[in-house]
Amino acid sequence: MKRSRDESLEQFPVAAGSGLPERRRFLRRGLILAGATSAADTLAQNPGDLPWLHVPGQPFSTYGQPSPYERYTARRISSNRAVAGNGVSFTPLEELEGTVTPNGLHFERHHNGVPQIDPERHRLTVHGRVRQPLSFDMKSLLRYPMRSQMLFIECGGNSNAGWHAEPIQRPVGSVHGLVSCAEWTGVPLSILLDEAGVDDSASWVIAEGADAGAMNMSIPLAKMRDDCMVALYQNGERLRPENGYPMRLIVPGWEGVLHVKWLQRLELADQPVMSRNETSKYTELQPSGKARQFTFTMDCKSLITSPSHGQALSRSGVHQVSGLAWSGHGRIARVEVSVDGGMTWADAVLQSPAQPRCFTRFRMPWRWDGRPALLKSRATDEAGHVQPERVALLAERGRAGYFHYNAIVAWAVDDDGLVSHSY
Ligand SMILES: Nc1nc2c(c(=O)[nH]1)N[C@H]1C(S)=C(S)[C@@H](COP(=O)(O)O)O[C@H]1N2
Ligand SMILES: [Mo]
Repeated sequence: MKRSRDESLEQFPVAAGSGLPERRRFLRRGLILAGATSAADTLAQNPGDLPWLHVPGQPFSTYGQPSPYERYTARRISSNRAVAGNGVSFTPLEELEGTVTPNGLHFERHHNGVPQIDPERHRLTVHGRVRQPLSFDMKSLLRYPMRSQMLFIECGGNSNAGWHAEPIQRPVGSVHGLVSCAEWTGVPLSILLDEAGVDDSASWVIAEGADAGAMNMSIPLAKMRDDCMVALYQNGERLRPENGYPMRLIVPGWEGVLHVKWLQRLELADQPVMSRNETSKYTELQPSGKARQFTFTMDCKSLITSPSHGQALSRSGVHQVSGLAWSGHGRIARVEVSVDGGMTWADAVLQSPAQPRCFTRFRMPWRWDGRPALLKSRATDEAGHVQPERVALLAERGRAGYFHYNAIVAWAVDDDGLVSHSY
């Protein structure tokens, strides 16, 4: 049966005029025929002319690199002019699909640059309120049992442009890309703590990095015992220097700053050390005048990566909405999508398995009718946390907020198909 594309779009089962389909009809043929052109056009252009069909290809390489055509898929750096090693680089979330952040695109946050550590000379020392202070070199650590886990790391300052009075017009990765997700492999901390024999009087662990600033953070002992690890591998290979080589702390679901990189010291203590990054930074004043401190868990959050700011819908018809959701409290249980600014919502399909404290990809086909639309996504985690609307977050936290911005993100589509950030 011959059927034109437009006719097939007419078959699209639409929920309440929104252009979003009913869930069980996602994979119907009419929703899939969205982008292909007729093969007759391609054949008429004589694909046999393509140069790579006629010359031998490149030789082998010792370490593969992305295609030169993908050179613009890159981290975007925002560093302090006075201190080049202090700043961030953002993961280009809008350029990626699935849930794994490639190592070369994992976001970076350094307070004092990337130390070039010789693994032979690096030691991890566990001391303080322990029976037997211990020092581990790389070789000894590699002999311990390891565990692998897909986990996101998100900086507490991610998305902080959301507190601005006006929506910031930048690609999604340049605003929200201080979050990445990787498979981390390393030694569970409980094993190393047991080896040193933790004293009953200890309740905190002070973790210190081997960067020139010797960044240090205090973490409750219970969390360290529960699920933290000293990671040695990132997506199957040894850690990248910028992500903590040769070893870093992984604190699942908790604020990025606690994931101390270039880890060199763990001191068991009976109170937090009150370092710079847990007093003057990574704390914030609330409307009540009281400061929030030790705000460890990263909140339930989601955003649509495609379509998103700076992109354009080339024509009306079916588009695939795709995005990411994550929560420091556990698994993502549900993501809803709205194309009318939050008046009506429909459930997106979650890519399975949805792992705890890990990126979860959601997808949803949408038939755009060519008129202005306002796209939003709203995540709910297994503990029941629902991502708040921006007005609700502002009402709760005040306008002086800076950290832990997890409000719903809205993208406006105009009648030319141009996508921009909106509140
Ligand atoms: N030693 C050390 N650890 C550190 C930092 C640092 O500057 N020095 N930055 C922290 C912050 S604020 C964040 S958000 C994460 C970022 O990890 P990444 O650079 O691997 O993405 O590392 C944390 N660990
Ligand atoms: Mo951070």
